[in-house]
Amino acid sequence: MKSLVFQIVLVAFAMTAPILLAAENSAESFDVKEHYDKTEVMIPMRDGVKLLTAIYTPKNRTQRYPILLYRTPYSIGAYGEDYVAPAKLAPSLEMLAEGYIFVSQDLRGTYKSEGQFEVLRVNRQKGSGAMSTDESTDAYDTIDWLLENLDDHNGRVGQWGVSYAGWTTVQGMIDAHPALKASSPQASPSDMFIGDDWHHNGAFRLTYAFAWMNYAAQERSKPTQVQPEPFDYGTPWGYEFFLNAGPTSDLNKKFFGGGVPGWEGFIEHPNYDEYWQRRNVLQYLDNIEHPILNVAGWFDAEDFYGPVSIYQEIERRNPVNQSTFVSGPWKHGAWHRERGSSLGDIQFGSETSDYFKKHIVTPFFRYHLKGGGDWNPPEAIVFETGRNRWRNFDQWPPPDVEVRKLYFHSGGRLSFDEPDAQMIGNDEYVSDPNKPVPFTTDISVGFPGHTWMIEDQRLTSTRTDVLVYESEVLTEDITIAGPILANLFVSSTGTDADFFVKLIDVHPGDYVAPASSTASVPMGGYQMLLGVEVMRAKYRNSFANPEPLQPNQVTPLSFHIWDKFHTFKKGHRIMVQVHSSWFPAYDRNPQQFMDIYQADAGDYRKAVQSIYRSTASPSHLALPIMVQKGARQ
Ligand code: PG9
Repeated sequence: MKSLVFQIVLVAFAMTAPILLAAENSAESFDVKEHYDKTEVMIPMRDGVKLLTAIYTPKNRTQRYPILLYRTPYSIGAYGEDYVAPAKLAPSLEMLAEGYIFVSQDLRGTYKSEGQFEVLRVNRQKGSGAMSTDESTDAYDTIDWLLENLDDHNGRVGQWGVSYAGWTTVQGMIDAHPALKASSPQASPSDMFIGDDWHHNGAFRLTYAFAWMNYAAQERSKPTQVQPEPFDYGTPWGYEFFLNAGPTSDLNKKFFGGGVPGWEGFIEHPNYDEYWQRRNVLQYLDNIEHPILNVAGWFDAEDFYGPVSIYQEIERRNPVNQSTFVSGPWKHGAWHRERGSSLGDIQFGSETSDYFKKHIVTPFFRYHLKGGGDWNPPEAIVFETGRNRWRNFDQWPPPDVEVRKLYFHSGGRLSFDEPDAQMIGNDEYVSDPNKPVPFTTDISVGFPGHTWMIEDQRLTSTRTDVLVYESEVLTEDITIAGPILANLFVSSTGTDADFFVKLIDVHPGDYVAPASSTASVPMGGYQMLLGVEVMRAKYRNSFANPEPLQPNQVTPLSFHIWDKFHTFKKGHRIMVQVHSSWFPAYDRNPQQFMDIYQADAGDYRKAVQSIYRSTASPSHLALPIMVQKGARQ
C-alpha cells in the first residue's frame, strides 16, 4: 500500500506542467531541477530499519519510466529540497535527458539512514532467519517498495554504481528481485584480500586502507548528513607519514581514537581466513539471469581485479547470461567523472568516457529498461591502448592469442629467446625496508593522485634496489590481449619478502607527444607503467596458511598481472622492473616471517633478494600476444 505522505507528494508532482525531455537536452549543464521532481522517503527494510531514499521523477508524466537504483555509503546528498549535480544522479547526461526515475539511497547505517553500517557487509548465510538482512536483501526490499509505492514506473528496474556502489550493485544482482532487468556494476571490488583496495595477493595496501577507513568507516552516534572531518596527516608527504606511523596494529587507537572498527578486521585477520573468504563476493554469483554490463579501467589503482573476476565468474557460473565486459583507458571511475582523453602524461586520441556514455551505458539501459534502440553487444568492448582505438570481441580474452614467454637475461636484457644451456646466474639487490621504493613521485597524502598506475618509471629505474630488464627496440608492433602471468624464480636471505613485477612500455628517445598533450615531462624515453602486481612470498602456496621462505633457497613464484589490451609500437621497447617494496601504497615487509601488523620499528631488516635467469630457473613473463585480427568492428 502506498504511504499517504507519498501519495500527496505524487499528486503535487502530477500537477507540475510536463516538460518534454529530448535527447538534445543532454548538454553539460543539464538542469535537473527544471526537468525532475524530487522527494525523499524512509523506506522500511524487512527488519524494520528505514533507509533514506531520494527519488527523482521526470516532470513529463506523459509516459511511464523505468527505475534506476543507486545505493551508496558516501551520502546521497544534497538532502531535503536541494538537488544533486547531474553526474551524481545518472550514469550519463543522455539518460537524464531521456527520462528515468532515478533513485539513490544511503546504505544502512550511513548518513541519514537508520541501522548499523558494516564495511562490505558479509552476505547472510543460507537458511538464516527471514528477518536477517544483507545488502542484497536491502536492494530487494527497496525495489519491492518502489514498485508498490511509485505510480509512474514501467515495472522495469535497473541498477548501477561505481566502486562501493558497484559492489552494492553486485549485491542487488544476488537473489535478485524479478523486476530487476539490467545491472551495471562498475569497478566493484570482489575480494579484498586477493586483488582490490585493501590487499593484493595478501600484501596490505596501507595508504588506501588508511585513507578510506578514516573517511568512510568511522562510527557515527546517530543519523547525520555531516561528512567526516578530513584527517590531518601533519605532513603533505604520505611516504614520511607512514614511515613514522608505527605498527599497523596501533593505527586505529593512535590516529582514530579507536573509532574505526573495520580496522580491527585487518589486524585480527592477517591471513585469508574465513573472515576474508566469506567476503569474497564471487562465490555468491549464481543464478544471475538478467543482463550485466561490467565496467573496468585498465589503470584503476583500486578495483581492477574486481570487475575482471566478477565478469569471469558470471560467465563461468551463468553461461547463458548476457554479460558484457568493458574496459577503457581509465583510472578509478574516470569513465564517469572525466572525459577520458588522457591520463597522467598519456594521450588516448579521443574522449573515451564520452564514447562509453553515448555508445555503451546509455544504449544498454535504454534497450533493457525502455525496450528501445539498438543494443547488440559483443562479449567485450575494450580500448586498445598504444594504438588508441575501441575494439569489440566475441570473447574475452580474444581467441587469437598465443602465450609467449619473455625471459629475463643477463645484462638486463629481456627477450623471447629461451635461456640456453650456458645460461646460469641471477641478479640481486639489497632491499632495505627502512628505505622503501616510493610508489609515486607525487608528494601527497590521503587518496593519492590515481595516476600512479600509468606514471613514468624513469626515476624508479635508477635505484639500486630495482632490477631493470629491457628488450631491443621492437621492429614490429606487438599487441597483448588478456592476462599476463609473472613466473619468477627467487631467493632471499630473509624468511619473507615481497616481489613487485612491473610491465612497462618504453617510448623511443625521439618520441614527440601529440600537440594536444599536457604531459608534465619530456615524453622521449618515457617509461609508461602498463601493469604491476605483487606477491607476498609467504602466501605463494596458500593465502590461508602462510609459509616462510627458506633462506637462500631458489623458490618459484607465479602470479597474475591481470588483463591488458595494449600495443607496444614498433620503435618502442618492453621493460620489466622487479623490486621488493612500493611504499606507502603497500605496507613494508619486515622480510622475516611474522604477523606484519604487529611488526615494530626494530623488526624491519635488510635482505638480499635474487632473481634467477637460468635454464633451470628461467624467470619470465607469459604474455598473451595477438596473432590475428580477431576483432568484430
Ligand atoms: N574503491 C573504494 C572502495 C570500495 C569498496 C570498499 C572500500 C573502498 C571506492 O572507491 O568506493
